[in-house]
Amino acid sequence: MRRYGKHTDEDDIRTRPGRRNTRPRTNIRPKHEDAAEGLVLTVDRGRLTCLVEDRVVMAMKARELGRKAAVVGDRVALVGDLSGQKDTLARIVRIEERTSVLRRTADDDDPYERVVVANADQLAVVTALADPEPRPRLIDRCLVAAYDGGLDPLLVLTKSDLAPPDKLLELYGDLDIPFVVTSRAELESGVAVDRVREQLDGKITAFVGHSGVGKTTLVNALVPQERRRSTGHVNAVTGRGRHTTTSALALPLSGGDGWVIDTPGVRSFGLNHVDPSRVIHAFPDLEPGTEGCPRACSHDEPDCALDAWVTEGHADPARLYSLRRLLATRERTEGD
Ligand SMILES: Nc1nc2c(ncn2[C@@H]2O[C@H](COP(=O)(O)OP(=O)(O)OP(=O)(O)O)[C@@H](O)[C@H]2O)c(=O)[nH]1
Ligand SMILES: [Mg+2]
Ligand SMILES: [Zn+2]
Repeated sequence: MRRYGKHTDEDDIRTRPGRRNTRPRTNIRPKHEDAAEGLVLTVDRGRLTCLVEDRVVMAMKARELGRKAAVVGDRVALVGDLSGQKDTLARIVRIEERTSVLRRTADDDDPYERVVVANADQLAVVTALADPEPRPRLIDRCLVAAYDGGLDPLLVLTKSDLAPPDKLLELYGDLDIPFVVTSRAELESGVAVDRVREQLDGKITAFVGHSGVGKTTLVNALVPQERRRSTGHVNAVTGRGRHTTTSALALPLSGGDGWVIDTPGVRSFGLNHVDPSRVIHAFPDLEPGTEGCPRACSHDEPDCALDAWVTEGHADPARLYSLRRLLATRERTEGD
């Protein structure tokens, strides 16, 4: 379990008086070994909001970082004014090595990959059962990005008050992904919130999905009241949500130890950057079967050793089918 600072839910980190930096001023540039550790909570253009101990500190990237960009979830080293007081600005001098990276390209023709979130343990792929209609292809793509980036997936199926989850769950059964189903009434009574929280405790979880599926609604129910964000509504004609959330934001999980990261809705999840050999790590039952594969095997070609591996009874054919379905989602163009 990873913890950042000493923040607890009860502390309202925004209203706490900032502690003065007591270190004596010297002419020597601060050694970066003395830098404070911070967690990037949100990024707004060049300004990064970081949690340092129990203070919210505004910071910008130091010039020495060059083109390297810090993203939400990054652990960074900060120097300068760390008081967190109004109009102060600290400098980020280092971005620590990431334990996971959620990447996407806006679409598959886009050569530029962006890191959406760093260091998340888990990717909650949020899908509404209706309004907007579920899009399995988008789910598959999010799953591939999770496996590629080293995040454990969690399926969150919302709006079960509008449609049943059975068909979707059947589609993902062979992938053995944990899932939770929520409805409006269960959100309001808190039953669904507890169910989701159980899957999040002790972890950093990023929420992704199409606009309007209910990511922010769910995240709001999971974080301290005063940290809630505004939510959108779904357009009755197009079924599309208004793009209400415009930036990723990390918030502390209330009633547990963990972080939830709300992200803006996506219409597509470009997978230009994905390496099949990283995806296969998420299939430990199939991975040993790839030893006989040709170099740089796509695992979906005639010489792939996985067919024999499954025929010989080492793994369930349904798992190979699922893996290939996911890998194939990279080649397909993504309709809306
Ligand atoms: N019927 C029903 N509506 C829900 C449920 N959860 C959320 N909604 C509604 O769905 C709409 C969109 O919710 P948001 O939480 O803003 O969706 P989002 O995924 O954050 O959308 P973006 O920020 O645009 O990505 C709101 O009107 C919510 O009230 C649910 O379980 N059932
Ligand atoms: Mg939102
Ligand atoms: Zn292969």
